Amino acid sequence: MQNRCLISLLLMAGMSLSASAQRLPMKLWYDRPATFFEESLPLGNGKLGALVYGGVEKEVVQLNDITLWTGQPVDRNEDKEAHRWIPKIREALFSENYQLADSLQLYVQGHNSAYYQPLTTLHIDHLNGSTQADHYRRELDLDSALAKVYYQKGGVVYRREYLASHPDRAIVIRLTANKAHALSCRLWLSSLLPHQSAAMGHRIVVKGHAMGEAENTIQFCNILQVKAHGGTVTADGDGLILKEVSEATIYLVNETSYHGFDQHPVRQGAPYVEEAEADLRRIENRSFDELKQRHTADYRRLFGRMSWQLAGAKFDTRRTTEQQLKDYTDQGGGNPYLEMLYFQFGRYLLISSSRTPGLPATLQGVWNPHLKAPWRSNYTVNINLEENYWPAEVANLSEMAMPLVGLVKALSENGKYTARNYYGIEEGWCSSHNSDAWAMTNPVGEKRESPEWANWNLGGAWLLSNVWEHYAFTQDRRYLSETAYPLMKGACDFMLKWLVENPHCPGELITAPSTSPENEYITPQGYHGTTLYGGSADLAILRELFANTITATELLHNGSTEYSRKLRETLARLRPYIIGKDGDLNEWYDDWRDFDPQHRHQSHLIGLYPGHHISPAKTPELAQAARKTLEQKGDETTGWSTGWRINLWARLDEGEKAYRLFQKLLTYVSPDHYTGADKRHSGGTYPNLFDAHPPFQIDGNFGGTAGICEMLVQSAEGIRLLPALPSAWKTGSVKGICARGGFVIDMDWKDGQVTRARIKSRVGGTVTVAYNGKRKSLTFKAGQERTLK
Ligand code: FUC
Repeated sequence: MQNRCLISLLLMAGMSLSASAQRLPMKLWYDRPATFFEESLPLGNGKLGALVYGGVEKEVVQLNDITLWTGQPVDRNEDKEAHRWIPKIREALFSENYQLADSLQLYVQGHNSAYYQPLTTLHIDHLNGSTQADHYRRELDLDSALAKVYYQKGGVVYRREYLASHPDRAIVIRLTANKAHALSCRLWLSSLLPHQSAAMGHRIVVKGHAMGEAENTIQFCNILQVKAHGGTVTADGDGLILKEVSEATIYLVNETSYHGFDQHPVRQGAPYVEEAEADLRRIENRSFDELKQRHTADYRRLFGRMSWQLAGAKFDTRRTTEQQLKDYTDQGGGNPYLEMLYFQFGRYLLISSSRTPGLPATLQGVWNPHLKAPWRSNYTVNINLEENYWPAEVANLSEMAMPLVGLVKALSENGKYTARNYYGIEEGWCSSHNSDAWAMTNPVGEKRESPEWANWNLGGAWLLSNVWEHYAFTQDRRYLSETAYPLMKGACDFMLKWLVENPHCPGELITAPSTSPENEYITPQGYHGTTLYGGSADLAILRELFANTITATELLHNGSTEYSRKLRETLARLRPYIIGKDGDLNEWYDDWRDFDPQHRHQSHLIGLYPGHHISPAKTPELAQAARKTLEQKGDETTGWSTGWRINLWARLDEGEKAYRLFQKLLTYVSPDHYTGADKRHSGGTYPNLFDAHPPFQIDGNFGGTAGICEMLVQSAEGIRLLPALPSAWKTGSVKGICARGGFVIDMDWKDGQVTRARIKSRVGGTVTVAYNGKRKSLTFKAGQERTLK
């Protein structure tokens, strides 16, 4: 204990670790407590989330549980007759009456999503006076997924450690001091939700429920238990008073009655009180050190699979992470360590927020403090949910994609009813712009919102590109045949019926009605609207879906089938891309003007990234048109959009442009409620490295992490090493980056040239590797490793 404090004090004194150290510690650190949400430190076990503020007198830890949402299972009979409007909308569109089409779309809108809810807030109110604290430090160690707070007060060194354990389903906090009996505090839990809280013995139990009628909404049971050494613990109303204790361990568990997307949360609810008590029983006799050991072993198994090092990186012990981010913004970069930290933070966030079957990371991961969060903290499917999972495969966290695959499975169930009720299609399934814990699939908007986001039935089809990538990277044939393929086929079945013949070009297939997420056009007649026919984004998603499903069915059947031939024929009949008069890729059927030419969405570029049917090598003209589109849009945009553009530029082999966008993503953004004169507000990164849309959305973090991988290795057309390396990263190394075909790559490079690459094949096979201007074809046995120099 004494030694540990000494080390941390030495670090605080400014001792610097050199870049030549084997691996630099990956830590976010601060010299003061968080005042704002965007300064707090996130912990998560894939179900429970915690945000550590680290106050000296008053500590606040905001808690979440990813199973706590408003609402209940969807009504599969909602809007049964809505599909009757589709022929009328088509008629309006094909007589070029876009205004009428826009207005009729409102009849094809159902309910909006549920809200992801905050759980409780733990308060630790210290009772030992308010003398000034010195040597304050708050940190999040990404290598072990531990948050820590230290400070000195009245000659005593206080230390707190916080963890969110996946194997033990709990959040655990240890409070210590280097002097016996120095800790006195009151612990209590508050909640924005309807709840009751009572303390007894060494426990606080909070029972409550999500917003809505108590008998129809998710219930929760949150239990805190404390174990103290020395001193006394007494219950005090809804809190516990710890008096003159030497050390305390706080165990926090939570369970809810959520029992799956199709089960009523009360009538068919899970036995959440018993489950919470069982969670606690399993851990109450384990010490903090034992829980910490179990937690770090589990976490490191995932986090430790991949590392990325850049020459010149230094672990800066003088400037806090916030200061480093500000300097990076003001000085135009120059901190490779911060870039590495940002990369690993994305991997950390995915491990921490995506380990609950069927409930992937929301717009805010698992970290939402609001009763009514921005965009309900739901699953937004016209980019955001897909982007959350872009790093999963390539950054060696494949298992983290499974909660998403579970949600897509649930969508495919509800989506059959959406297909029938809203679109009059009896085959297959579809889903729309938003979803939630109930796997809602209907078009949203409640008959009053703009079709530009509400009327869109391509959500499921786009998510299937993530579902497919899990196979592409792992080559897990059982997953392909039992899980992915049935989902893909169901989506294709729907789309084969949804496509219509283009009245202007017989034989050609388009979607109608169509929208292009969330952009608006201006027709030559001056109508400013959103509904059209033959939007390019719809067709881009379908090109990916059909191509992947053709590959899947032919793989599973060892050759072409009647179904694959049908998909091939349909794919060939899709209206081709059109390059506009300005050389950009048309987003609209016609070469219309955009209402907002710099619009954040670029859905018509899906074929370039995350899709694979546009590339400089395969389709140079389309790639050039995509480049033109990106140039027209410029570089000022929201966090998630910046994350996407890094990947798009990387796929165009433009390392410097991709890096420029990555630097944009690392623009310092002030907390939303900060009011100082030096407030900074834009897309970028908050002091705690959360992505700023603004407000906080986690998709930009994930898009950024994926984008770095895309600059280092690409694998859609064989393996390409360093395809978009910026000069700022001219020397470095990466370990454990994944490539399609089941490959894992370690490589070092110097002055932009690969000096050594070790490629391991999980399943065997032949692949072409392009590096240093050469191409080599390599054949592997399963498990074989080969080294390139
Ligand atoms: C999409 C985006 C918005 C925001 C929201 C959650 O609708 O257009 O920018 O990210 O999702």
